[in-house]
Amino acid sequence: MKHALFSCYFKDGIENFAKELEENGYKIISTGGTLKALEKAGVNVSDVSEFTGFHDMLGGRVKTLHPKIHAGILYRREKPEDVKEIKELGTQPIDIVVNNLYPFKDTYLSGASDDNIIEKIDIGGPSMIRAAAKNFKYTTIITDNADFERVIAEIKENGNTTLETRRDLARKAFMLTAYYDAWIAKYFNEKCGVEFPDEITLPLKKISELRYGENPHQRGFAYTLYNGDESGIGEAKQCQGKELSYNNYNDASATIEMVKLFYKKPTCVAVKHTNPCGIGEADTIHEAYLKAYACDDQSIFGGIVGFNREVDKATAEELVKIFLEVIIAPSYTKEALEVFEKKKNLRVLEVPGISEVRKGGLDMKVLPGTVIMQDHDDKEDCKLNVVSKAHPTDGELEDLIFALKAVKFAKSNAVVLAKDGATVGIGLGNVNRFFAVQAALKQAGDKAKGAVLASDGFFPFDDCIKLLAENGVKAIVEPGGSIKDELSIKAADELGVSLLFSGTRHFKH
Ligand code: 93A
Repeated sequence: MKHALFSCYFKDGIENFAKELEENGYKIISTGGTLKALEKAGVNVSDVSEFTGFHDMLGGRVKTLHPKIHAGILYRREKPEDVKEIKELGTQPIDIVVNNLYPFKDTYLSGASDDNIIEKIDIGGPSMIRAAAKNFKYTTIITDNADFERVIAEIKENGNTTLETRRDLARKAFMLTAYYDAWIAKYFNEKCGVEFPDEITLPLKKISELRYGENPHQRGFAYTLYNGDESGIGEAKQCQGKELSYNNYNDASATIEMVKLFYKKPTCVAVKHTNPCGIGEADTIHEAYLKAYACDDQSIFGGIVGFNREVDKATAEELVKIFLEVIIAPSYTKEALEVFEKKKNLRVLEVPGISEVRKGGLDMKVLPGTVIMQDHDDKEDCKLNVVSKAHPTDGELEDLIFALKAVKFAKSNAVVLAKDGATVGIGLGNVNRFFAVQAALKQAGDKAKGAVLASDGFFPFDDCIKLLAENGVKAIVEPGGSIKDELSIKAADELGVSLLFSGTRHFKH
C-alpha cells in the first residue's frame, strides 16, 4: 500500500490534494494538527502513531522521529536487502511526504521570547524532508503547497511523478532546509554576539526577477538578505511606478544609506550611479531639494532623489518638473502622491527607516570567489581638530561637518565643496586627490568662494590646499596623517585658510 505522509504547519490546499491522492490509491497518514484539518474536510486519514505503533512524546517534540517512518521513506525500492529489512520491521512504504516547517524565521523576527523561538526549531520536519529528498529516485517530497497541482497532474497521467519532477522537488527541499538552518544559525550567532563566524550560510530570498542586470545582456535578480531587517531597500514599499531595475536597486540602496547620515535635519540627496550629485540640508524638505538641485541641475536628470522627512505637495510639484527614476522618502502626504500619479512610470518608494541613522551592522561586497565584509562605517565626525592658525567661523564649521557627511558615501578619491548647508561642487571617483579637487572646483565655479571642503582621505602634498585657497575656499577638513601634513599646514597658514583634521578616513571604493 502506497502512503502519503502529511505534516504541515501551513495547511492551505492540503485537503483537496489529500483527497485527490486518496482517489489515486494512496493511503493518507498525518501528524495531529494536520490530521484534524484533513478529517474535518472528510479525508480518510490515520494518525502517524497508528503507523508507527508509538505515541507522540515530549509535548510533540517527538512525533515522526521513528524508524518506521524513516525506513518507510528511505528504503531503496529495488534493493532486495532493503525490502527484506522493511518487511522485518513491519513498516510500509511512504512514497509522498508533504511537509512544511514550523515558522522559525517569523517567530524570531516577531520578537518572541527565546523559549518560543527555540520551540519553533523544527526537528522532525527537516529530518523527513531530507530523507524523502535524498531518496528522490523513489519518493516525492513536497515542501511548497504551490506544487500540489503539478504533482497531482503527473500522478493522474502516469500513476506517479516523473523522476525529473522528484529531483526538482528534492532540490527545492534542500534549498528550504538550508535556508531554514541559515536562520537558526543567524539567531544563535546573534545570541552569542558572533558577527564574523568562520562559516556562514546567508539566508537569501528571491524577491524579484528583474528585467535585466546592469546592462540588457545580463540577467538580473533581487534577493533579500535577512528579510530587510537592516532597514534598507529591502523594506521599501513601492507606492507607484515601473518595477525597480537592477540599477535602481543599487542606486536606491546608496541613496538610503546617504540620507540616513543626515538624520538631524530635513535633507535631500540626489544620487546618480551610487554617487551623490547634490545634497541639501535645510529647515524644510522643499528648500533642501532646491539646494540639492542647484548643486548640479544636469546630472540629477535620470537620477534618484531621497528625503529623510515626509514629502509634501509643493516638493512633489517641484520633483515632477524633471525626469527622475526613483523618489524615496519615509512618507508622503496624500496630495504629494496625487501629484506623482500624473507620472505613471515614476517609481515612488516609501522607506520609513530612512529618517533614522544606521548604527552598527555589516557591509559586504561580493568579489569573484570571495566575499569581503566589514563593520558599517557609522562613525560620526564630531571632534575636529583645528591645526592651522586660522579658525573656522561657526557657519563654516557647520558646513565642514555637513561636507564630511556628504563625502563619506562619494566614491574615492572624493572631495565635497559645501556652502550654507548645500553641496556646491563634488569631485569623486578620481584616481588622485588633486583631480578630485579640480573637478569639484570646476563644478562649483564662483560658488567656491567662501565655501568649505571635506576630503575623504588625507592630502599627500600641499597642492590641493594651494589650489583651494586660490579659488576662495575658506576652510578645509581632511583626516590628516600624511607624512607631509606639515606642508599642508604651512600652506594653510600662509594663505589664511582654516585647516582641520578629523582623524578619520572615509574611503568608499
Ligand atoms: O517537534 S518536531 O520537531 N518533532 C517531530 O517529530 C515532528 N514531526 C513533524 N516537529 C515535527 N513535525 C512538524 O510538525 C512538521 O514539520 C510540521 O511543521 C508540524 C505539523 O504538526 P501538526 O500536524 O501537529 O500541525
